[in-house]
Amino acid sequence: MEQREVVSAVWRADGYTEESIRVLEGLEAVRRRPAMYIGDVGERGLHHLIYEVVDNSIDEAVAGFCRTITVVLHADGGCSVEDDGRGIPVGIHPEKGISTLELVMCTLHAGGKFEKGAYKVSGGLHGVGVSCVNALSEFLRVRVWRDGAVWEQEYSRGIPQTPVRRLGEANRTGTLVYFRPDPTIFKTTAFRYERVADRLRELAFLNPEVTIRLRDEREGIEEVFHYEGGLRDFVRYLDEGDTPLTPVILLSGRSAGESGADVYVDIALEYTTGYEERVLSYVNNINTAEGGTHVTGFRSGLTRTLNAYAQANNLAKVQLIGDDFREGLTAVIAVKVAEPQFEGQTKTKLGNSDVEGIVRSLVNEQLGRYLEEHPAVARKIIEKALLAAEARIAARKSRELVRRKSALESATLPGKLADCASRDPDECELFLVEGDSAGGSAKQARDRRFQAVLPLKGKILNVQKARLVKVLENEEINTIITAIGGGFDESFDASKARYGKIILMADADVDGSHIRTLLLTLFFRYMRDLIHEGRLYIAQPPLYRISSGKRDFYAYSDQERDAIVERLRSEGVRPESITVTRFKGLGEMNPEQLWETTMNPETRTLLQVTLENAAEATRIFDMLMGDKVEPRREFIERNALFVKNLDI
Ligand code: 0RA
Repeated sequence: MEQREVVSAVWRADGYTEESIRVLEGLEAVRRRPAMYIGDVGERGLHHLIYEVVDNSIDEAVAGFCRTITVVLHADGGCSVEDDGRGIPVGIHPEKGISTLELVMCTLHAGGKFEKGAYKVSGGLHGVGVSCVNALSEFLRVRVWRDGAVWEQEYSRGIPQTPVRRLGEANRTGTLVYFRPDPTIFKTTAFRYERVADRLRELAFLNPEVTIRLRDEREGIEEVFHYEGGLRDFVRYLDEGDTPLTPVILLSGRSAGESGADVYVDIALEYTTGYEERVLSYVNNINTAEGGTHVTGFRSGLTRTLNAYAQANNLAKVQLIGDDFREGLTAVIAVKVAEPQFEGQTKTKLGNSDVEGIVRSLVNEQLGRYLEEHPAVARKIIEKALLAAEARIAARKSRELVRRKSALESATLPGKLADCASRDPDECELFLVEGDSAGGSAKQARDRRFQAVLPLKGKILNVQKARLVKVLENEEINTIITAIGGGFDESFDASKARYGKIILMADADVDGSHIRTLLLTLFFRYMRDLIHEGRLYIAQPPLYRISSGKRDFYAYSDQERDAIVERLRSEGVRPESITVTRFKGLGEMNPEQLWETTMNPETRTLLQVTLENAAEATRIFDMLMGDKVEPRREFIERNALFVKNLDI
């Protein structure tokens, strides 16, 4: 029998029902205060729409019903997510009397009523439900293959525009959601390929059973993410630019948690010859940037187990502390918790206290056994920790030196710094400028009431490849630390920094990009809170000046240059009276031009440095700055990932 009845809450011939009004009110709340549901209405929130739909498909995969997920960024600005899971149920819901599909798509938090797996995400921004995506889309079409047929329903801003229709027979199952974000809600509706790719890659590492395909029909590119090796592959990926010291060690198990439900723990760790600690952690597929009990349990388990091994085997020549065991450590910790409690400023810190002990005992037991069975690997780890301890002791001495020196010099700011008049950090800006000549122009151009300029000369030390001792000895870095005034490394305190904005200003060429990257590395490793607080920026000098008679225009890209020339022509300006100049460097601009295009808060564009994806950030710094040269080239071609556009 062909089903043609109308089974919608809103779509009814007899008008609105109580139920339909309740539904509309729910989605209206999402539209009225979208940030409450998806975090913000900028790029982050926009991309969250995709992740929200994909998370549902991942849940199907985790439950064992879905193997392939395909995400398409369409040329018309829409996005679709298709999976081969069970499909959203389409039958009439016994209590509500309408199609379950419509309930799932149009009811806020319907997830709770259709609980699928015990390890769903709660809290944070995830798990708000596909109905939020629906509410925030100018158009959404869902197609379901289930019960031997294919079904479809369309919505606009969360309101059904059609009934749930049966389109025909089908012998597969799955769900396809196509949506176009509502431009009246979002500041931008342009999806960014790299951003989507980063999250999907991460999900593929965390869920080795699934294959995720990403296609960008705007650009004609496609990637497939599938990692049979799961976390082992993830750790290798993070370490791509480094030389491994040990094999990847896998620790895995489950244990009853406080709620009675099992806590699943999966850890992969590896030591490299580098110095950085890279520990990424996840709870139910969500990155826990602020760590939490799972990370604490891992750290204490690691320290305890390695210390016990060193003692038992008479290897501990000096007292080893936790930090010593984390130098050159790359690890991914992934746990599944039935009722995760997310805490912290960004709700990315796991609070469940039972998880700490569970992870710690698992590490004690399994890493302990691994070390007994692999004494050569164990010895390498202990020897590395001993070297780290020596460096730590040396660094403490030189840090004290720096501290004493900067205490002496705190009244005496670096001579090269042209400071601003204001002492209110909230309004002060510090420009770090490549080269003395550009520095000179910037000093003339600036508004000295609130803008300070520090010219930097020569290459900045690559802090990714240097131990802390050497970093602290570096003259240029010392100047930067003193000028900013918030300290350094562990003792860095962003609230003491003398400037609200730190702005990196370098040429738009290869050298400039190298210097920018070196500076980014410095901030990422030793003053990261400035990035977390959104206080690090990259200046955007223009690439071209277009003059026509008495008017000057500036273009920041080739497209923009062409558009300006085109506009002038269409206004009737003759081609011979238009001149286009390419700026080769900051030094080529006179102070007025530099002010107008790059420094004046009224007219400039700044890129804000953000850390959207911790996995990518840590890996990319290593690729750019680590031992191996090859992967670097490729990245530089694909350009910066940390910056988002921000007009200020
Ligand atoms: C509710 C219940 C079930 C599955 C789903 C929703 C579901 C939602 C989405 C969203 C994208 N893909 C999806 N796949 C499934 C359980 C179905 C059952 O018990 O058969």
